[in-house]
Amino acid sequence: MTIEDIKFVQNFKKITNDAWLKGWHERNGGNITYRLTEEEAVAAKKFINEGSAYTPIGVTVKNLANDYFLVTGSGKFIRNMTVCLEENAGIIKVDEKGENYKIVWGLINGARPTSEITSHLMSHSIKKEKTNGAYRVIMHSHTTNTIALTFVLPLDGKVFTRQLWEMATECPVVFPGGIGIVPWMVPGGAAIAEETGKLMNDHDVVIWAHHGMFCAGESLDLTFGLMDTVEKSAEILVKVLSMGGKKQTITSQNFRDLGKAFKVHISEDYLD
Ligand code: 2HA
Ligand code: ZN
Repeated sequence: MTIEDIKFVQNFKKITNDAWLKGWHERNGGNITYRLTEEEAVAAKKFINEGSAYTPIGVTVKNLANDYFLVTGSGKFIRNMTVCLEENAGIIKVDEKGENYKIVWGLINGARPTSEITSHLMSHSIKKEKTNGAYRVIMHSHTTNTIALTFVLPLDGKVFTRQLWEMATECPVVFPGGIGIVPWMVPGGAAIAEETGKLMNDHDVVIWAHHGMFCAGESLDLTFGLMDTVEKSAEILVKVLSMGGKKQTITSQNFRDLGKAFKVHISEDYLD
């Protein structure tokens, strides 16, 4: 038995490969992190080496103390996760104060966790608190059509939410919480992590202008599915705009009717 026989590791490899095949992860673009359950941490224990040194996270994430995360590596290619996981990803553990992490498996040959580890852990912390621990995944992808729209639409979460909801009937059911937008910022540090975190309080989808998307969810499947749904909707919008724009669409009343039928709360904030 190896660590790769454990189900969460297999799921992680499948999702990274699916995301690569989608065209969302050129070169070393994008990163994915998964918070292990207690049972998964126990199952992985015999492969784990707790002896390594701690590194500061850059923000304090107290409610993640002693949690383990499977994370992609900095500068590593998502397309290579299925080729050799221990070279390209690893498991980290957060310390008792929620201020530092250490590598306890993988990331061999001096590799480090994703350059976006601060944004990931900040978002995990907020989602763990908000969902009573249900959310375990943060995924960052360079989704082509969503990025393209950040050059054309106003950088306003209400506009993005409404426009993308209109492009596919199931969108408001899949992301009723809408979308938050971070204006262009330098990636890879505490400042963009703080801005992303603020928006994660109310949204499962945060778009980084001219860069990509952050999605949060319960499982790897649901988070991938959310990313895929938003990006597909963005692709339809790019096509519609390229064909001269909407001639008819889903109305505010249609959305209210949809919310009632599917028993989801569609916020009036996004409707006329
Ligand atoms: O290259 O996606 O945001 C990794 C990234 C940084
Ligand atoms: Zn990126």
